[in-house]
Amino acid sequence: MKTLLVYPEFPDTYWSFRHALSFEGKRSAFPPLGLLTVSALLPDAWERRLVDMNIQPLRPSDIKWADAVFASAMIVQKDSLRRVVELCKAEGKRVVIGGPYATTGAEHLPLADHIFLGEAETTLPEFVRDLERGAPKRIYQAAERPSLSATPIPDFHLADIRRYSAMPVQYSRGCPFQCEFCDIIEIYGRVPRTKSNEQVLAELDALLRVGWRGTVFIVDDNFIGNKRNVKRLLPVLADWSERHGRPFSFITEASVNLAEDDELLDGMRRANFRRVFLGIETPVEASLKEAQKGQNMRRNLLDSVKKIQSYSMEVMAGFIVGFDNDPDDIFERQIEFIRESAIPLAMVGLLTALPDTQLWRRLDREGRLLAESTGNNTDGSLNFVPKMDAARLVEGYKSIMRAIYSPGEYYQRALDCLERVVAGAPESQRNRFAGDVATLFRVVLALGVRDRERGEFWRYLRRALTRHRKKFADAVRLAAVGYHFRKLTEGLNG
Ligand code: B12
Ligand code: SF4
Repeated sequence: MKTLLVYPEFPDTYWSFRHALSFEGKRSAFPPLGLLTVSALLPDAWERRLVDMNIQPLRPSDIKWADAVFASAMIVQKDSLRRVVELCKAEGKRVVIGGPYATTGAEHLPLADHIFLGEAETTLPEFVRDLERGAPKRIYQAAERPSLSATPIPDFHLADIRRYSAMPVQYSRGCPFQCEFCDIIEIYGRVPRTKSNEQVLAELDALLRVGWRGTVFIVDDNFIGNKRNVKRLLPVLADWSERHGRPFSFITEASVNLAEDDELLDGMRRANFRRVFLGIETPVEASLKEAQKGQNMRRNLLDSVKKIQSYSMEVMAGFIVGFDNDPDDIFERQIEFIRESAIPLAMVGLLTALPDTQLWRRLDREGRLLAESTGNNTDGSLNFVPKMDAARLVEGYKSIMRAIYSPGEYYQRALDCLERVVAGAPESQRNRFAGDVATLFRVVLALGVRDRERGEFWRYLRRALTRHRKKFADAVRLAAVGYHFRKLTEGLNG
């Protein structure tokens, strides 16, 4: 069986990091881990090819070559997925789809031959058996959520690793909390399941074997969802890192209660975690209550951020506007919070009702749902009727983006962040110094020569050099990411 694994195109969004990636000479942030995992679940004898449309085009010859096409997508990729399915069906190919969009939007994909709902560790082997006896089903849904001990080492060798800025590794699935807008708990459940320490190290060994050095993103929804297991993993990870000459620095996502656990924070610092993404959402207590985000309540969120930063980790965070309880001054309060928290990468979005979530069901009951979401909560579109006037909400959202990504405001946050995040080892040990020089050259050319805001850039760089010489590489990276966010914000307004 010749199997073509296809990852559809993302639109150009905040999360695409497109403007920043081009400085590094990269095409996309990460390879598609879902498909690399699916590949590893298929029989060894099957031939496979990966086409990630975010780094290369899907050529007619690829489709012609294949007996079957396996595609994975998030909602935000749905238009590209639909085109892929149509193209492949026009060539008479068997089309199999899975991943988050298939799981929550299967009814929109009538052309696909086989649809996988949820995780595929048990259902994919069942499909292969059904195919061999000539009776494959259209819909596969696992009876229960599989143990991650059944998850194989992803086929990293299929990805052209030179085109990506980081590699993904998954340690756990699921999250114990119950945020109303979240689809993670619907798709992956509220009981976090983890891989064993041995599985994680085997995946890191595999990344070393394919030649990866640099950033590894632990793509868990909440890395600290199962604190007991994670505390057992971290010393093992730190030890592995030391033995291998610290080839990787780690990024992950975690809930804010990380700040109250010094043992965890210390373990993460020792294991070389350099950045962590938090779901802060809002500084407004009533909106947190509405979102059922109890883990963020009754604590000083600014102090929590500061504490994590003091453990050598840059904090990135998600923020949301559009809750029913948002006060009139929500936009100013978000801007002020983001400024004071020294979080350069603040992902602010409009509240979005994703299918199958508690929020979706409530809004449906209240007759407030408008349409299926675009899957991109930063494009300024609303898929429900908000309590606040909709035009005011969207304009307020844009005003936050304009404020926080204006060069003066952004560079100040970046400097504050460099000040607060205690220096550790350099973020990633690159194997080609020339690569860094080329990156620096491209950043300086774009931000320091061509950009009309170049004065702000040189002021920032001078201050970064005088005050944070040892963190210069981080300073340049932050400038590059800020540029991406500013460019996207200009698009939002235009
Ligand atoms: C890493 C990640 C990213 C990376 C993408 C990297 C990449 N190339 O894949 C980045 C940071 C770029 C990203 C961005 C976004 N992401 Co994202 N992301 C994730 C995250 C944390 C991990 C994905 C992953 O690697 N999982 C590990 C693999 C092993 O799991 P899996 O993909 O589910 O695969 C399993 C099954 O689904 C199944 N399967 C998957 N594909 C297929 C295909 C076939 C044929 C079969 C049979 C089975 C199958 O088998 C696998 C093994 O069981 C998930 C959360 C999550 N837990 O998955 C969110 C998640 C996928 N992202 C999400 C969203 C919303 C986004 C954004 C739109 C955010 C935004 N607001 O703008 C952006 C969009 C990107 C863009 N440029 O516009 C949502 C998707 C919701 C949905 N229903 O579509 C998720 C679920 C998180 C969430 N709730 O917010 N994301
Ligand atoms: S903490 Fe994050 S992953 Fe967990 S339920 Fe809330 S939004 Fe979802």
